[in-house]
Amino acid sequence: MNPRRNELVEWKALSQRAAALRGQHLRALFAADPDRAGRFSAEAAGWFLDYSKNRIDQEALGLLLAYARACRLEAERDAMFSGEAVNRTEGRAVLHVALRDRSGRPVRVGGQDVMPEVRRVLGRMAEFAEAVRGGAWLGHTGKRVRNVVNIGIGGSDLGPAMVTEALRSYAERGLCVRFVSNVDATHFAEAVRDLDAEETLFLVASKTFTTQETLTNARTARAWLLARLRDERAVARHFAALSTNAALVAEFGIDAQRNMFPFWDWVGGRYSLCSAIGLPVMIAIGPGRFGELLDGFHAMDRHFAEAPLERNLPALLALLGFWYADFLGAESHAVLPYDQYLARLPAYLQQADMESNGKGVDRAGRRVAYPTGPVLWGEPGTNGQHAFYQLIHQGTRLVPCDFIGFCRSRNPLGDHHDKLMANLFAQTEALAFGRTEAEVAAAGTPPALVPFKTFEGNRPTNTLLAEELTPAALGALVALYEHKIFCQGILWDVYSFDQWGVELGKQLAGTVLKELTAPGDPELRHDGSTNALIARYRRLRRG
Ligand code: G6Q
Repeated sequence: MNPRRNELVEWKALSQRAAALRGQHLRALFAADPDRAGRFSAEAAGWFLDYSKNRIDQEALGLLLAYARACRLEAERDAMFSGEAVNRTEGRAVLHVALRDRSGRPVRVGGQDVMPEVRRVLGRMAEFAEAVRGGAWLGHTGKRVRNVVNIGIGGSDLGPAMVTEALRSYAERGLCVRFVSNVDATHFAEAVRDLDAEETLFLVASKTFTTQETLTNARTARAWLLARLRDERAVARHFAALSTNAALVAEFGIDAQRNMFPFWDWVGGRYSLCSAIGLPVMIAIGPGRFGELLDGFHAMDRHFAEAPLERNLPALLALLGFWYADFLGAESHAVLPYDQYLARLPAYLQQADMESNGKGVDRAGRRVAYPTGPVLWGEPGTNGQHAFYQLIHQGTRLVPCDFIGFCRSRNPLGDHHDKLMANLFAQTEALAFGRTEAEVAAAGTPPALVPFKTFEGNRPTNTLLAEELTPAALGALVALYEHKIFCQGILWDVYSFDQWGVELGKQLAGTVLKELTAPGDPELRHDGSTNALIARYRRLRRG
């Protein structure tokens, strides 16, 4: 059996280096190395990463890289790209990289080249998207589609919802694209309340086509449509499915031959954005722009596959996160995009990261004796500055942050963008260097207030900069985080591509649901708290 990660000599060396660096301030690290910003930066696929404001030095970075190699990070990466069943707990390959492979080379799963099928589905999606965008796809009563409502949850919602918002400036504005995920009827009701059924197309996005929330919303959508159009045949013109499960799609009443866009079991839910799950995005921005998004993903994929770890952006981000989580006590990680279009990025990354690496046993099934994936959170700048940044600056917890920004705005109005970016740069500077007591006192602060106005600094940040929020830049950014998460799974020796916790949630609610609606006085066999809550709900649910 492999040694546990924290038994490796490389781990122990990191532990010692962390102890030595704990008392070092970023001020001292910058003073000691004038070329620090040049030394600790790297670039790929349109993204520049400055990681110099991190609590590392050359020696720590060398030890982190040595640890990555001791974990066989490069070999594991190559195994994923070559279609090996690296998702071992589910016995599946992990090949979201094939979905955006633009090289023309075959990508094999079990000996079979999957690329012809990937291209065929992309081609069908493009035809469909063009037909909807151009008005050729007509609803049951002959009207063109003006509203697209995507019904899906988790991996079948967060990615397309995030990208549709992020690339809104490239979208066909005559089309309204909305997302319904929550089984709370409010989500559906509010999404359709001002829509004309004759002009509305529903996309039912579900890999398994068994998910309670999605099927409930899809059935409600069908009833809503039929109540207005009064003809079963309308379903064929107003519903399409994005799924791997043709049998259940057909059972729902959607023509699986013509109106279903398939994907495959080697695409994980939270990694499915570039598959048929991306259809709402393609309808919004068009197949050409969608292709540019895939180009950006592919460029970062190639960088991840080929660049040495020393210059490899996903590997570097992964190692830094690992360093803070396991050696410097950080429990969370903030993602702070300085772009309003990226408002949904933290929510998207929350799933990608926390569902992948929120694991407590290693690959040998042993309880891990070290922290794994952190709590990921964030909000767009500058809003966060007027809210939770206080804790990052002066609180007692260490919160490493990623600051993400662009050199040009999609909406260049007046001096907004310079002000936005000035805030980004100023925040990372203040977090790193703080304001010493002496500086605060020298500014004429009354002595009693000096402790309150002193900023310790030494708060680590990464800065990610790209020229402009283009589809390609966004694709590369998402791929960067996907691969960072992959690398961290290797560093922590956990399986990143299963989600048994999610599966549990899917089962548990089923039992309780029956009890909420059972006639009479059903016997409740939960704990005292759950029994009492269910009983209270049963008494009050009808008002
Ligand atoms: C993602 C998870 C989960 C999944 C949803 C929806 O990796 O497995 O978020 O995407 O539960 O599942 P379906 O697409 O099968 O409806």
